[in-house]
Amino acid sequence: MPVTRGFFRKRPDGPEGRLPPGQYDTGSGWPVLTAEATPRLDVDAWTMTVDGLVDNPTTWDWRQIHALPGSTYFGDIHCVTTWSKFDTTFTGVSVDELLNVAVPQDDATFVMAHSTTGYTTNLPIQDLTGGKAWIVWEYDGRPLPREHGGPVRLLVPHLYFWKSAKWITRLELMAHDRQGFWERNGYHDRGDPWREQRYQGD
Ligand SMILES: Nc1nc2c(c(=O)[nH]1)N[C@H]1C(S)=C(S)[C@@H](COP(=O)(O)O)O[C@H]1N2
Ligand SMILES: [Mo]
Repeated sequence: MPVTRGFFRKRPDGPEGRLPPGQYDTGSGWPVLTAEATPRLDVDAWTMTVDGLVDNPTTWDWRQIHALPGSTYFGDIHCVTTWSKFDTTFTGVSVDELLNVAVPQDDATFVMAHSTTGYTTNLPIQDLTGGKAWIVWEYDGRPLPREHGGPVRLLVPHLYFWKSAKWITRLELMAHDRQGFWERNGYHDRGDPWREQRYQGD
């Protein structure tokens, strides 16, 4: 029986086309990368706030955020430390739903994502809108594990994963870019894995 080159590949199209430059497939593993101590957060006390340059600053509690139209991401994630993970499934709510309620002002061009721990990361507002970013509380149909940001994290899968703030509690809309935790420590302001924007100056 003739064996074609693709026969022994893990997936029909091969992983190469979906691996950004300099990345490897971490397989079934999911490394934990956390700069601070992992907090223990009670969902009864948890809230999510969108404020700054918005017409309608809003805070959702656990019940209220679950009442918004839900949404699931299925696809890949990429960490700047060179691992990528294929075929992840996260469920939560699109950031668009939160912004529809909060109503960004015209000069709101950048966003600072804040974790309850003090971790921050900055993004252009366009990277959070148009169905590209989520606030998620489930991974693979189960509650998001605490070490991966549970109960709730930001998910911005088209950018390096440090933009996906764990234990998120606030999106602050701003008129100017301001650097977050890793960006002040040398990581790129945008972090597009396909352009290999790992460090400032890339
Ligand atoms: N609050 C918080 N969020 C964070 C981080 C962190 O240290 N603290 N690390 C970031 C980095 S560098 C990565 S790669 C991912 C890691 O997420 P994981 O631990 O679920 O793989 O979370 C991002 N979000
Ligand atoms: Mo990372």
